[in-house]
Amino acid sequence: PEAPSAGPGPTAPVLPPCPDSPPGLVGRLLIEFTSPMPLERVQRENPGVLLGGRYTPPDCTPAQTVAVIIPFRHREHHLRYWLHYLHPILRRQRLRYGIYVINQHGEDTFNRAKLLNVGFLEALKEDSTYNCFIFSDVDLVPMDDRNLYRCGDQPRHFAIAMDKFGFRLPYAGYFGGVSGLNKSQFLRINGFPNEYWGWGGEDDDIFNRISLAGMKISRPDIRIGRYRMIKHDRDKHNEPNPQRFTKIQNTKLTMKRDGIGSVRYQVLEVSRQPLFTNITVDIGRPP
Ligand code: UDH
Ligand code: NGS
Repeated sequence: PEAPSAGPGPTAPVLPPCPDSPPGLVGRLLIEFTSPMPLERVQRENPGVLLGGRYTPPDCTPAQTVAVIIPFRHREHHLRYWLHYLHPILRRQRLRYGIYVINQHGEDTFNRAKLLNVGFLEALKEDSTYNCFIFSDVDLVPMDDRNLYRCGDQPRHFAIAMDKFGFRLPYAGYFGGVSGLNKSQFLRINGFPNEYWGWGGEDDDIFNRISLAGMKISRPDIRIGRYRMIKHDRDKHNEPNPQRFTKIQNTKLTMKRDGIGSVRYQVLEVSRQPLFTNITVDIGRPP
């Protein structure tokens, strides 16, 4: 047999483009969070995933390279379920992807959107070919693998039919949970806000940014964009932010100065695990 060739060269096999509709998707999935999920089992069941949580389809060339970015602190047991369900789904979707867990260091107030900005920049530092960024909460698992984790010509909202909302959008402008933007869409809105400390409103600010930039949200069919959320109590140090209602009124002014162009942070550790890259970061604390 021919030796596999890594780079392009005279003997490198030319793989066909990956299909728009990947064959081998299964559709509706059974998702449950009852039996414990040891990380060793998830690793054993995903041998094709490379160090740092990278994957490239063996049989076709994908059009995009997708960075999946997860805001994180103290949710190890949720992450194990997420990895267990998502790796096989993303593989069946024939994506070239990497998984980035952006872990907020310390116990100061949580800041989801700032962690997502960090994820965008740090993923690009690892691999400058990332051109699609999917931002996913750690507790949300899609119930249908036809919900393709790709970017399109408009920003995409994936988590549109969550179990906790009765499998409907809670309101028309909801953009929370799981969303995706390509690089130019993300830069056109100056990334995400850095100034939402604590729970709530940052996803509405992102929705406002997209609208103000003249873009429209794209969504899957409501029968396909279904999600299960892992039930949990409110986290410590992520209390509802009382400033969120006034802040989302001011996106038009704040988006120019607050965003990917102004994010300040310090990376404390980058650790390549078998199924994900863990980036621990000091993002400071609310003023
Ligand atoms: N996150 C963490 N750690 C935290 C806080 C948030 O990892 O301490 C991440 C995680 O990816 C999570 C996401 O940020 O999925 C969004 O935060 P969230 O799950 O707190 O938001 P959600 O709206 O829950 O899902 C709010 C509290 C609901 C309490 C319900 C009690 N029945
Ligand atoms: C809105 C929040 C969003 C949040 C959504 C769903 O009210 O950030 O509820 O929340 N906006 C503001 O507070 C301004 S949930 O039911 O998931 O807890 O995503």
